[in-house]
Amino acid sequence: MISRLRLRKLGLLGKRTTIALGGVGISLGVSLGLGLVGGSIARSQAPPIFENITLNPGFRPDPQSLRGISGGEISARVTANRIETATGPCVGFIDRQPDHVLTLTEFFDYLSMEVESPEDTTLLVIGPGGTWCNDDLQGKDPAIIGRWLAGNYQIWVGSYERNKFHPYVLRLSETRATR
Ligand SMILES: [Ca+2]
Repeated sequence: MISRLRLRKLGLLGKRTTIALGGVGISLGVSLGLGLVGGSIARSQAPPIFENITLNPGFRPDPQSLRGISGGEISARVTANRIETATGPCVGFIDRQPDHVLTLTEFFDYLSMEVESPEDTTLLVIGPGGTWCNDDLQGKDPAIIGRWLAGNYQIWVGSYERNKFHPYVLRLSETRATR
């Protein structure tokens, strides 16, 4: 389930990247020899990349962090099948497969999903009840915040510009301010 593009994106992060496959071809665990930006994240503390996650209300630790590399060859509005949603415009370029799958075991009255990246990224989420997009909720970083139904959510982190690939951290939190 690892696309050639995804492997290419991973290669951008450094030659010491190692890939360990697990599960049934869905779970991809990668430990990076480099920190996210300028080695600011120690290797031992860096969360895995392109991982899926299951959350129950009251999850700990809060926030949960997932990493990845934004961007792809598909326009987000094509996958979203719309140009605008209640949470923002569907812009940027994404991979064919979602970067992460989020499973919520129950309804969440409040959950924030925030991307932090050194460059301009976008967010597309398709899940129970609809499709949500965002571009620049906090500076150039996208976020989708609100009530979430239980179920599985496909998450794509896009790059605003075509052929750009940027490292990011996706943070999930039940608290009202994660920064
Ligand atoms: Ca953006």
